[in-house]
Amino acid sequence: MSAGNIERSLVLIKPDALKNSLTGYILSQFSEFHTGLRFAGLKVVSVNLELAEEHYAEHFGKFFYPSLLDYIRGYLHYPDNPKKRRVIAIVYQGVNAIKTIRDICGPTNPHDARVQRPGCIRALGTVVPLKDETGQYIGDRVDNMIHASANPADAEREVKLWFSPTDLPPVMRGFTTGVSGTYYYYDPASQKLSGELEPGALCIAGPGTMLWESDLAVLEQSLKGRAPDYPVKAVVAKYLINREGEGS
Ligand code: FUP
Repeated sequence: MSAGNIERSLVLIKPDALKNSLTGYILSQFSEFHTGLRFAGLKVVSVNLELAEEHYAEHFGKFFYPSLLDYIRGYLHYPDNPKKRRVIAIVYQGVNAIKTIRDICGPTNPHDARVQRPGCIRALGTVVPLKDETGQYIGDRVDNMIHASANPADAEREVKLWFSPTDLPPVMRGFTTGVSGTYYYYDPASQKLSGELEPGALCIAGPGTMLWESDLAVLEQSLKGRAPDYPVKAVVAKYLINREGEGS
C-alpha cells in the first residue's frame, strides 16, 4: 500500500485567535483523530521584524503589507501589552497535510469564509478598513485568525523560516540538513553576517551545528561575497526568535 503524499505544512495561530482564546478550538479541529495529521514541531513565538518581513515577503510593497507586519507581531491586538504579543507556530505532517489544513481554515477573507464555508476557522475572523494619511479608504486589513501554507514550495520555505532542524524530531524533518564547519555571526543592528565575533553580534552557528542545507548554502555564499539563493535575513530570523532585546 502506498504511503500517500506525505507533506508538511506551517500553521500560525495568529494574535487575534490567541486574544479570543481559540487555540484549543483550532488545535482540536486539526487533531490527528479528525485529520490524520501529526505534530512535527510547535513553539510559542514573539515575532521579530526579520521573521515577519520574510514570512510575508511576497506581499512587500502592497498597501496592506505594513499592517500585516503589525498584525502578525501582535501590535494591533496587544498595543499596550508586549508580553502578550506572540503567535503559536506549528508544523503538521501527514498525507495531503496542505489541502487538509487549508480546507479547515477556509477562504482568506472572513466575509467570503462565512458565505462559502460557514463553520470554517476563518469565518470567525474580521475585516478592518485601512486608510491612507489623507483619510482615504485604500482597502482592507484581513484578520483571519490563522495562517496555513498554500502549497509544497511555500510549506518548505515557511517551515525552514520558522523552525531549525533540531526543533523537529529527526524522522519528521523532511528537508535536507547539513553541518556547519565554521562560525557564523549576525549583527541585527547592522544586519551583517560575519565569520568573526564582533560587538553586538549573535552566534548563529558554529562547527558541528546542524542547519537546513539550503540555509548553510546561503550563509556560505554570503560570506564569500556571492549573491545568496535567498536573503540572509530568512536564515537568521529563526535564530533571533524569543531572544529579548535581540533582533528588532
Ligand atoms: P492566504 O494564503 O490565505 O493566507 O492569503 P494571502 O497570502 O493572499 O494573504 C496573506 C495575508 O494577507 C492574509 F492573512 C490576509 C492578508 N491580506 C490583507 O490583509 N488584505 C488584503 O487585501 C489581502 C490579504
